[in-house]
Amino acid sequence: MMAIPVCLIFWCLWMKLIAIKSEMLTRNFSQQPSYTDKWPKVIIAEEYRAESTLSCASMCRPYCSCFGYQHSTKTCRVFDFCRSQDTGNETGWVYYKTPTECDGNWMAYNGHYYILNQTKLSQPDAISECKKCGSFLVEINDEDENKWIEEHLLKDVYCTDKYDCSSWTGGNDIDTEGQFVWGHSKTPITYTNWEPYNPDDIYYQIKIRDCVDIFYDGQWNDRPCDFLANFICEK
Ligand SMILES: [Ca+2]
Ligand SMILES: [Ca+2]
Repeated sequence: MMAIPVCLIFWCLWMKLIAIKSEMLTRNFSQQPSYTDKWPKVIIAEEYRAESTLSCASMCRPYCSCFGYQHSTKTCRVFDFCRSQDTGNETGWVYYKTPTECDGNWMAYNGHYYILNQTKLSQPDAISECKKCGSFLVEINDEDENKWIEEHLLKDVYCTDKYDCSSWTGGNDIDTEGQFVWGHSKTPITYTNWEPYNPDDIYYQIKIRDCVDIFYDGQWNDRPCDFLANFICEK
């Protein structure tokens, strides 16, 4: 009579363990479709026998950031890091890697990808952060792009004084006061959507408002580059 409940308890515990392991895999690794059935030739990998994707994942910790698993041969490959270039074809391989902060929810528009980062940084530090993910501080070239950014990236940004929650663009007039350029492409800013009282650096004797931020309503402002603001990366 007691055997069935005990079995049930063990079965429940076993299922719970599998659920925890699955959650661990989902949380720590994400499947990389671009690597499926590829062999990353340039990387020296260690190969092990593993009974499952999960046991392969456990071999990847703590020093590797990427692993591949081939179910048919139960082979697990563990890498220090993944690279997508220089690959040859193999069959039956599925690869996973540790997500980085660059794997966030980039939104696509007109052939580019955008993300709003709500860490408050100066414009130079925001530029560096975008670069880490192969992107640049956003450059807004026309009204449609500005409208899309307002409606998709800034729609949930709100504060009572909009000057307190603006986001850096990649614009500046550091070299020549009043001549705004996009910092990444080094091209003059042609389309603008200035807030009615901005840019207002011209009214001050000391010209320190040299970087361009965008309010949640899509209008632009000039302000000191060391102000700490959200920022939008584009790639
Ligand atoms: Ca200025
Ligand atoms: Ca201003």
